[in-house]
Amino acid sequence: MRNKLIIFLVLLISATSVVCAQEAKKEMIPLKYGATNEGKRQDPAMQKFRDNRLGIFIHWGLYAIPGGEWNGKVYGGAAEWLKSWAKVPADDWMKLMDQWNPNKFNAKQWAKMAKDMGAKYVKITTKHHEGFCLWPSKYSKYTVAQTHDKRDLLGEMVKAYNDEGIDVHFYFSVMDWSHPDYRYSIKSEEDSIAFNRFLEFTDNQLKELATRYPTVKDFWFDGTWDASVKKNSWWTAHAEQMLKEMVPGVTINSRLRADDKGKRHFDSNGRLMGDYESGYERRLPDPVKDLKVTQWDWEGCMTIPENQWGYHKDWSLSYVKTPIEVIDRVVHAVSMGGNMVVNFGPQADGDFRPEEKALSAAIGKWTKRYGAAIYGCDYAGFDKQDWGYYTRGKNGEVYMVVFNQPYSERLIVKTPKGISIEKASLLTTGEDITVVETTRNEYNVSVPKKNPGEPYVIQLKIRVAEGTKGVYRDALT
Ligand code: FHN
Repeated sequence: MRNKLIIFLVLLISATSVVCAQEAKKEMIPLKYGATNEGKRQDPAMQKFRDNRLGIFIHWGLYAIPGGEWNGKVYGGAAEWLKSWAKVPADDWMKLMDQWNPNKFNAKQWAKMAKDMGAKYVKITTKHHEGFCLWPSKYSKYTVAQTHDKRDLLGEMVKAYNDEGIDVHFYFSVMDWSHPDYRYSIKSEEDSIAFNRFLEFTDNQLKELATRYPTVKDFWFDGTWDASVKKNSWWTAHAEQMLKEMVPGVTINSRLRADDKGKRHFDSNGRLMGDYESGYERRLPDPVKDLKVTQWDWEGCMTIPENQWGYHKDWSLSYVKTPIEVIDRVVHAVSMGGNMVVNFGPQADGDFRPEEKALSAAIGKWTKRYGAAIYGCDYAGFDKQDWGYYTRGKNGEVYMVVFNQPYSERLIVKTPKGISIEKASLLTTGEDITVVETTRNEYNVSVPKKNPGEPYVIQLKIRVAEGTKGVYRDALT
């Protein structure tokens, strides 16, 4: 009896300590500048951001003039960082403004090119790290207004893209190599005073952008990694709040934000700051291991060469992606509930290099035929297979985007519990595709009779059983 009592007490004590440990785990770190959203934003503006899925990035600035070459030396690093690679003093760099002559720039043609590619939004570098502004900012002497050209290039772009029904997002670099008050870290009272002036200047520029171009849908911050910004996490929270008050529905990327402890993107409680994660740059989450990303909104961005955002005159210095590789990354992102932005670095004269024109046309050809599998689509909840990716459309239909056609001519599909396949058809022609159930929740889906010779899409009509959990539970209500 005594032994039983002891065992009971031991069990009781250990159970209590497990509960206490769990309680302690749940305890949140109090933060003034942590995340502000609870889960994914569900308002129409955020839904539009999400549905757009495919965007283009435009990196355009003075760096397009030297295109990676300074004093006869070609630098292989990212062209928009040339000032840093070649250690060019800010004043010398800004002399490039005298050569700024975008005589081939035609905003309508730019917008048409994006539209033809199937891009639903564009992210424009209003100001990159160099500090040159594509709009006539009254707070800086380094803007388009001080060049011979004088045009408000950003204004022309906003209008032209909007006229084509394309949403405009603003890229904005907080780090500004042209500003005397910018600091990488705060080491003294003087640094602190200068950096506060710099933050006021940045606020002014942001307010100016939000006021001059009220149709802007998103601010995408960059150059926020320095200790000076992390130390001023209050400002990152303030900038997000300020823009949200000025532009209803505006979305803000996680890269802007740091919390009280200097933690970036995700706060010290593990919650996403800003409206979507913007950490996936030139890389993507693993479709098997990193499924956690499906719990929040995110956007990846990619370069066409290995690492060139601005115009570089020599693309032979690194690998250049083929259109199919680019499309693969776009579908990969959508299959994991993310957006993808493909970068273009226009020439200094305002035209696009032939490789970029050819690439955007090839992507456009594909999106016209298969766009249903990306726009408005989301994570499908099916286990990844080697032949490609799944996406899920708004009506619960599942798309199989096939990049690798197997010799067996059978595409294996494993459905989640409660999901069965009713019918399969080729998206482009409606051709019926044979489906054979090989075992419970596993099917052989035949390939099309004639190989389309490009990544293609098979649409699945699925049946959802009562009580199914996961992404399909809404299909029942
Ligand atoms: O340094 C920049 C780089 O030049 C480019 O603008 C990319 C785009 O995501 N962002 C920074 C690097 O993370």
